[in-house]
Amino acid sequence: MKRARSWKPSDEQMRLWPGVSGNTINGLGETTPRPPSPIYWHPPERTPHGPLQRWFYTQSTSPLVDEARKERQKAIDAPLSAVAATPRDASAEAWTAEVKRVALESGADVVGIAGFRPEWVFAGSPVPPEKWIIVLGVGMSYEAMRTAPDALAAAEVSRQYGRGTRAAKGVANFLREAGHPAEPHGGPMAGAFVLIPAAIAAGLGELGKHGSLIHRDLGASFRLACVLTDVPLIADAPDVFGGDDFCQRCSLCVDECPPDAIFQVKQDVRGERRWYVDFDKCLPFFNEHMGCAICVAVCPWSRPGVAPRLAQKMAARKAR
Ligand code: B12
Repeated sequence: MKRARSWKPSDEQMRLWPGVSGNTINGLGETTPRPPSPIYWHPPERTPHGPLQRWFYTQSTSPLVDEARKERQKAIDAPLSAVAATPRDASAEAWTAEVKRVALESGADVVGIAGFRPEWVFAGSPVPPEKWIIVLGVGMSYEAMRTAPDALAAAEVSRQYGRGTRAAKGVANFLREAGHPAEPHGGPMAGAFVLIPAAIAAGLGELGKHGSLIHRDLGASFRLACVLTDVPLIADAPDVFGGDDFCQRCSLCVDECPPDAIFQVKQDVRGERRWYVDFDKCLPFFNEHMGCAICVAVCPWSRPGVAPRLAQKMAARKAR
């Protein structure tokens, strides 16, 4: 049952709102495909909502969040290995197995591979020349995330950005030390491309009604990082396990979103009909609460141990 909503953003924040809707930038209602436009977590001087991004970092946090952000920064600043002069040769099967092993050993919970596609690149960013994207997923603690939008959840988000970055650098360094260039990306800045469609192509799950990916084991509460490379690899296939079907009948995230930002039905967005989250409603709440993740915290798939059972249930339903 949808709760009555009374949350209103502060005047202080809304004075910084630009004269353009984030939904227009994102292409809500557009039926022709086009690349995504940079909107948030890009250099703030380059986007209309940049002043709001700066404002986010002026909001008071807590020592827990400050500490987690410092740790995250250490991971971001850690130098990469040099690319060894003599490249080691191996088959695509061998590289794929090694890269996946190293990803898990470096801290990722799940890993998948896809051929990189230019349509994921933000308008205005150069298309990366690498052929492959290795996508890593790192789970977030359910106990911490269920406190969202409190500081404990914000700290967990930063901690897991750190883990994702370390895991991506672990994979990139492994490849570099074997003589193959590799570029890691772990956030929190957006980088050159959108990660969710790459993660879908790499078999890491389906897009949920709440706009985040749902993985068959990790559920919805996990972060993404990636590595780009040309080393020969074998792509995974998308994993369609019934997450989308489940969302058709569930509306917990819609009901629990304080700014009422989640749509009950799919929308046309840049030529694709899919779940979409209203940027103009989501962002102000997110900004005033050190980040928000209520939608992924309340998602039934996020409860520990539930995702594999739900995936099985959805498979059984499909088989009937
Ligand atoms: C900007 C950004 C935000 C912005 C605005 C997002 C927006 N929708 O406009 C704000 C600050 C609000 C935000 C909030 C959150 N974000 Co955010 N965000 C990003 C970021 C940096 C860029 C995405 C972007 O530019 N979106 C704008 C346009 C492209 O949005 P869109 O058209 O609606 O498309 C969205 C999805 O449909 C999908 N997508 C894009 N293209 C396509 C194409 C197809 C075919 C499909 C199926 C899907 C798809 O990706 C987009 C994600 O926003 C990404 C990292 C990255 N590089 O991708 C993380 C990212 C998407 N965010 C993430 C998360 C977890 C969150 C939060 C839960 C916050 C938190 N505390 O962790 C909330 C959830 C909000 C929500 N319900 O959507 C994760 C998602 C992980 C996952 N399991 O899916 C990412 C990947 C970060 C990461 N490294 O892990 N985010």
